[in-house]
Amino acid sequence: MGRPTVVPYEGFNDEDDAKALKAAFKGFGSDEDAIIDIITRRSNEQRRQIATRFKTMYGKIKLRTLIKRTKKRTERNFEDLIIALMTEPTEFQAKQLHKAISGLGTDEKTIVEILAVHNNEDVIKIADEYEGLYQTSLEADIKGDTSGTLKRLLVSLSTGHRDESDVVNKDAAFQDAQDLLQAGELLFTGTDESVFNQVMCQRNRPQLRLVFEEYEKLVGHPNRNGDRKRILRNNKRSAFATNRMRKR
Ligand SMILES: [Ca+2]
Repeated sequence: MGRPTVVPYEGFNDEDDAKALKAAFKGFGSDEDAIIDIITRRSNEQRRQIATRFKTMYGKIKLRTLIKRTKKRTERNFEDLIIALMTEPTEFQAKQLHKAISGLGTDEKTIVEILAVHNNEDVIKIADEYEGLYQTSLEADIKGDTSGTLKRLLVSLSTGHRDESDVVNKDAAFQDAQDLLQAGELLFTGTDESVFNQVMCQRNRPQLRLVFEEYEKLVGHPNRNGDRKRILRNNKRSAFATNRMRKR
């Protein structure tokens, strides 16, 4: 991918940009649009000035690390989107799964995302495609790459055993909501993903909706903590993926 030439931004103010970036990085997620907007519309020299200013203003926070992380994620999302537009959905999902599994460590997020968004029928098609492409079963590869409770859940999902009933239970939803809230509050650095994954993988769709409703009631009002935002964002991500599939 070619690197665009960026002309110096007129009316540039390193302090304003540093402040804007600090605000955009604040909290759990980050306001990626704002960050991208700033870093892609300043010249190299201006970016260096912002970094220096950022350091004097905020000391310990490493702007470079924050930006690198965001940039990587955004570039990857963009690449994924282009590939998605050019590939058959089933093949694309199979390839994404393979990428997630074969990489170093386990990309749980991607595996959960793909398996949790698709219904059993689609998951079985994706698993067939996977086996055709890689001469090994999705189930076996997931078994080899994951561990613990998540392993059991993902193996079950990968063989098309998701609960697709409409049976809902309000008490269970309340319990899940409490567990999610606790998982988010106990760990300062982020939501305990294992709880999130378990809920996402095990509950049927109407039940999940109920869980999120209960969660909202517990949390009380929006933005009380980043955990809710994170859950909504994960939901949004799944919704985006689902919509993408439906449009095809
Ligand atoms: Ca791996």
